[in-house]
Amino acid sequence: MNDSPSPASLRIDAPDAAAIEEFRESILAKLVYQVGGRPERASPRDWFIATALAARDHIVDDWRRTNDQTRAEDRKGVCYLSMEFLIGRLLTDALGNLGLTETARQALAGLGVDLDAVAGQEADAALGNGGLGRLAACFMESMASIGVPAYGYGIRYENGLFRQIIAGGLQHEVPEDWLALGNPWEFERSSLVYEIRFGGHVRSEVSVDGSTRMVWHAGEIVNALAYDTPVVGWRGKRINTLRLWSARATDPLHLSEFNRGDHVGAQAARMRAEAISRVLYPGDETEAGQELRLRQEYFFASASLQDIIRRHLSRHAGLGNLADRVAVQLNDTHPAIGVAELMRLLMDVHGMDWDAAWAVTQATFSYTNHTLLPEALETWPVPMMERLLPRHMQIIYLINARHLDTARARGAGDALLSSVSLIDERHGRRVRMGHLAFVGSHRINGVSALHSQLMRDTVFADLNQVCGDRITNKTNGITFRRWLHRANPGLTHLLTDTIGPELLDDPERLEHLVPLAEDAGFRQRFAAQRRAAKERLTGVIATRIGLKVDPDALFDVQIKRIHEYKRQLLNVVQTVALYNAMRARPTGHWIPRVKIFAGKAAPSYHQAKLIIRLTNDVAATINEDPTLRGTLKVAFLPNYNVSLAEMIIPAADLSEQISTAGLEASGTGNMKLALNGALTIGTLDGANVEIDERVGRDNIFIFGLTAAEVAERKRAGFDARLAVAASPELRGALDAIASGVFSPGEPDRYRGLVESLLHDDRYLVTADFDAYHARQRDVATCWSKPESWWRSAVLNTAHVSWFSSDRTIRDYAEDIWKVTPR
Ligand code: B1N
Repeated sequence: MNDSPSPASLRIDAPDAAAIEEFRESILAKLVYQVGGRPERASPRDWFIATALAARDHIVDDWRRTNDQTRAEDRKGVCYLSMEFLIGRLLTDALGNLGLTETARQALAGLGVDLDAVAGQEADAALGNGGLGRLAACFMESMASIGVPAYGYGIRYENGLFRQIIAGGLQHEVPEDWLALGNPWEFERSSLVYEIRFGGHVRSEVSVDGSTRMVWHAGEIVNALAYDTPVVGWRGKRINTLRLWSARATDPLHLSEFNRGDHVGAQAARMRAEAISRVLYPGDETEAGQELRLRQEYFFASASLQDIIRRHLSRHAGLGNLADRVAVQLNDTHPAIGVAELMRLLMDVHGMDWDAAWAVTQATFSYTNHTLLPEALETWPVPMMERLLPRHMQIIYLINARHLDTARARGAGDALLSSVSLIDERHGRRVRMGHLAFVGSHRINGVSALHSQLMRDTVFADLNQVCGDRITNKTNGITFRRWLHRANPGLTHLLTDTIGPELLDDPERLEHLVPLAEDAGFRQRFAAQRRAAKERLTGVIATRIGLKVDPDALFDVQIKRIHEYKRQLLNVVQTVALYNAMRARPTGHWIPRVKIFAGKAAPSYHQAKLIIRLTNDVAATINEDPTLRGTLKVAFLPNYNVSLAEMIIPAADLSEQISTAGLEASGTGNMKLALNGALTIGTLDGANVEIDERVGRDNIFIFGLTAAEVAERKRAGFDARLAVAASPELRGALDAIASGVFSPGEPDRYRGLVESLLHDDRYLVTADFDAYHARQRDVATCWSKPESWWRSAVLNTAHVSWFSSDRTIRDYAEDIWKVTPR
């Protein structure tokens, strides 16, 4: 490596002077005529908008071309229905995929403006909670990159995921407003409006031709208005569309009420309607239980299906061949009401009979399950469904009746029938949305090999038996463009310089790195890139939380939503055990370590918020303790989001993937960290199993109970007190926490937390503690032998090419969607 690259660009786009000049002119014109600014007074934010608009001009023509071509060829397309798209920033992504990063950088430099500073002005589009939403964003990028015609359909939330502030160690939630300063990427489609109905009643009516039809007389109508964002594929190959729906009142103002002086009441209906697209539901894998959530789900499922039908009918005489032209993927059960909605549209609006409509519906839909946690499996109370969606409830009953008839015909007895029924009769009658999605789909997939097997063996075992084996596995993936090329340009340069620029188009070439793991010079250059990223992160830690850390220390990273099953608590307790050991043997040979945490807890998830507080309390005590002489530091970085992930991941040495086995469906952070050369310490859970198979047991730190062992322990009745009694280090750590060592002002703050661990350790923290602690010692030993550490790091990067979301999408395309990428 001769020159050091600027952090946000790759040398794939060597721009010529004319192109730079043209881009500069374009930015200036946007600044003056669209932003209404002047170059000498423009703020960084003004430059961002002007640059984004200039980049957008490069997209629009190709976008139209892509659409026209797909139409002309009448290609089958994919519609990805998802409540969440966790996109992050788009400017560097769009420029990178268009090969315009260097052009833009130099164009701005000519104006005395720095591209990285400009890109840093963009608000994250945080229309998602975590892995599920980020997966949808990676899939959209991959579909555009490998040439799958696709629409992403979701909700244009005015407020995305809350901004997390940490004050006094506690999480506070502040509304996020990504649209406040304008969104240069979206196009409002004022002609694309659909009516969404709620409430009212259903009557069977005789139509003019003598047939009877069910007619839904709605009590309330809300409009869905489309906003389109282009999704730029790698090298501009395709530009697909992300279409997000915004709710509008049909009658925004009751003028007579207003004129009578009731200024607030006159707008009440509008408020109620528009609340639908106001905020993202911030619960990740916890019970929804809110009517507004059901309104959101139906709102976007209905708008999307009406749009799909309109597009189909603009080119075809009927809907009988819908499934030949479009595949609709349900991203978890959130859009599952779409199964009943498509039936309603086909029968009540387009006059199809039941059997034909059902055949089309099943052939059109497929469903991805992302979690088996019982509290996250969506069910809706029947009375609420009857009130809000009376026609859908009728259709669901009819689907269920036929489904149960089939099951009975196949010999199912009462127990099996009640287990496969769409209605859960056990605690109040509730509609099981997972079952609805399952029976309405021709394919159901899990997101890692282990998770898909657990679907077959546990939650969906009966359904899968009754419906004929429909479960398939599609292990998750990540887009390497964002998570390697853009997030880590330094490392990417090293890789392309070493194994060739073809890597950018063909991640399998990463395997060519294998021999280089034995090359001391290469290992050193690899380590130097990590060192540079750690230096940058050190600056971020200092500015964000005022903590000074040593970039030569081992950066031990756990970044993800805060949830008990993900076991941040295991990590914190182990940190305390390490702290106790360091204090007991201050002259011991301790490797310097920085424990880095980041993640948000659902606002109503008290236990998760308490774990955040404990982490911060432990951090405050440890970071201040002079006896450690800096060998251990703990950093909780607030407001974890896509942009922060992009800074942390290239700087991570150790990746914590320590969920209770059987509970993390896949994980995708595990893939991002391994791709960037972090070593994983983890359980055999989710996609960790497949990462382990690929990188090899010598290059990963696996510990703890397997999913089968977890199930067995739970069956046998696990007693945490015995585990604690048998482990002096665990006991010491828990005693310190319970007795107030980390909360001297309030010694009892964590007594309840420790008590509940002892009496009901549902996530088996105590059962896995010793194995984890021992594995952390192996990590330290390995770190103290740089040759073996960096060999393993290189081999991690080398062996994880399979986790590209391009591979995942090819697999969906071939096996589920029956579309040909090109
Ligand atoms: O989906 C990711 C997986 O990698 C993770 O392992 C999995 O936990 C995550 C309700 C969810 N499962 N379920 C959700 C999100 C929001 C919500 O309201 C459930 N998220 C996952 C991608 O497959």
